[in-house]
Amino acid sequence: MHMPPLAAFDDQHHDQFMAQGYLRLGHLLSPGKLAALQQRIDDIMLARVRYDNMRFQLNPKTPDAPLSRTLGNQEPTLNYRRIDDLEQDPLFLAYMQHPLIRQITRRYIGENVSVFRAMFMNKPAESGTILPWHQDIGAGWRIDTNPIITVWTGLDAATVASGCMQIVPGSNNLGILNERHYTSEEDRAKYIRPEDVIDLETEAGEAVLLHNFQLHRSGINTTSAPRRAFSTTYMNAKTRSLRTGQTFPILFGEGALNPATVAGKPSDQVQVFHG
Ligand SMILES: O=C(O)CCC(=O)C(=O)O
Repeated sequence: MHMPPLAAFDDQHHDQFMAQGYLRLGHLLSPGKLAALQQRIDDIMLARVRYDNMRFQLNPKTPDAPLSRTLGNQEPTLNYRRIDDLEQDPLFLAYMQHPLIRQITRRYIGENVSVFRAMFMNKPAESGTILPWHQDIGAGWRIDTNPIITVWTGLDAATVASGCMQIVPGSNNLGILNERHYTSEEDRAKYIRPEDVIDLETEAGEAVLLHNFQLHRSGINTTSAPRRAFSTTYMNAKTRSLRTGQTFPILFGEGALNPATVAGKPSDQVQVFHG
């Protein structure tokens, strides 16, 4: 069912988000803007649009083959699993600065907001990888705070067959379970009862607000069409890397990137991969 974008984020939305750990934001992308982002990410994968300081990860040839990253596009193919550093692209940056997201981040973070990761997640047709149960938190990510705001946006329909996300509503209230990113077998047995898991099916262009402590996973894509998505984590602009001491690209407030002037990403910001 087509859900128009929320006009504003109110107290009821807040209560629902805190209780459930997720909130459907509706179609934040109009059909025109969705088509533009779909085209742009394909152009980036096919190296028609190039960024030197952008990190790429190919979809592995077999499900358990090791994953590795390259800096810059080394191979024009739609078979990428993940691409990071998309805040340097004007179209993706403009979307990340959507007014509703500005309102939500003002409520939970404040005036000055940076981005931990601006990440494309792809499950190519009849392929993709299993993402095990995890929370998206700071210790495993090697940053000095635990962000709570992620906006996940479908660039294609995500269904059970195409590997949509699965979540355990309310699991954000368990607090931090997995300091090292993936949830232990013991915690999985304790907290992830099959009857509590929901399939977060979404339409193309639809966005979901996710609490970073929410337990989530996704499977492989069994359909003949790709399942592309874009996920961004927002945090206080003061947040620093525990590895380098650096702060992260600013999206709102003082020193924020501007789609009209953004020009690549400095190479010193892509030396360490945080998560
Ligand atoms: O797109 C997916 O399947 C999962 C993405 C994810 O884990 C995230 O956005 O944190």
